[in-house]
Amino acid sequence: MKKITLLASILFMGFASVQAQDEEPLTNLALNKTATASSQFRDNLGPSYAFDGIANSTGSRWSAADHKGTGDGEINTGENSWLQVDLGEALEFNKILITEFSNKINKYRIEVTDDATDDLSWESILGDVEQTFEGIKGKVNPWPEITFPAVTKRYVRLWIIESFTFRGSGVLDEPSICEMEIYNDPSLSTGLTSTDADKLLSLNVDGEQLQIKTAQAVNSVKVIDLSGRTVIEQPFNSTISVANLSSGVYLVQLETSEGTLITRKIVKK
Ligand SMILES: [Ca+2]
Repeated sequence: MKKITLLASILFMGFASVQAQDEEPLTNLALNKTATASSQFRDNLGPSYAFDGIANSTGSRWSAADHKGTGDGEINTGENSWLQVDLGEALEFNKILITEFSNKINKYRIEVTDDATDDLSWESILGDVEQTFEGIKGKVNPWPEITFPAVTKRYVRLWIIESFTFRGSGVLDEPSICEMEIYNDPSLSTGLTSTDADKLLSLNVDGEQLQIKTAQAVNSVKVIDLSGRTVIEQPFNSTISVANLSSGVYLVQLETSEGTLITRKIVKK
């Protein structure tokens, strides 16, 4: 009996070491780094608990704000709260894993900067993201993996744009993040093709405005009509006026900082 156990142990160890050789564990760049937040519910639910390496415990989490409100009838839903981590230096990363208590957040964005004191310097990595999965109330819920072309920045923050006021039985919970892990995953960053870049782009004509969302650094924007004439040419801006264009189909061409051209079709109504 002992022999079998020993053999099993050796086999298991052998298997484990092969696994370790094949897959280097990724380093969580945010682990135990300096955390701050817009607010916190209680002393034992401060921002550092979202970066302590304990992802699956309801007891180790940051809670955005006191959901019971200020006592004057105001209820704080935790919307427009933020959770920030200082990586210590500018580090490259392309993946964020988040676990949330009770899954209240239904719209968020991830922002990065090298100067946390300059409000205008924060850049959104993926624009405003709708949270579509349904989590379980009172449990730790892992979000779908958040991946994007690698960025190199020092500060990262999760901005909570919208959260549910009531869920399930009508009990109100404040938004609460159990853990936010930040990784540079080499399996994601190899060879970003123009097709991949194209997928990351969202172009939306909203009335007289062309809204551009992209995870890539873009230098310039061209709008070309179907006869091949350039009708707009300017440095990149996430909002571009198309008020002067007549109704019809146009091509929008973005030149990335790497020189890649991304072309998409839009319709001006
Ligand atoms: Ca935690």
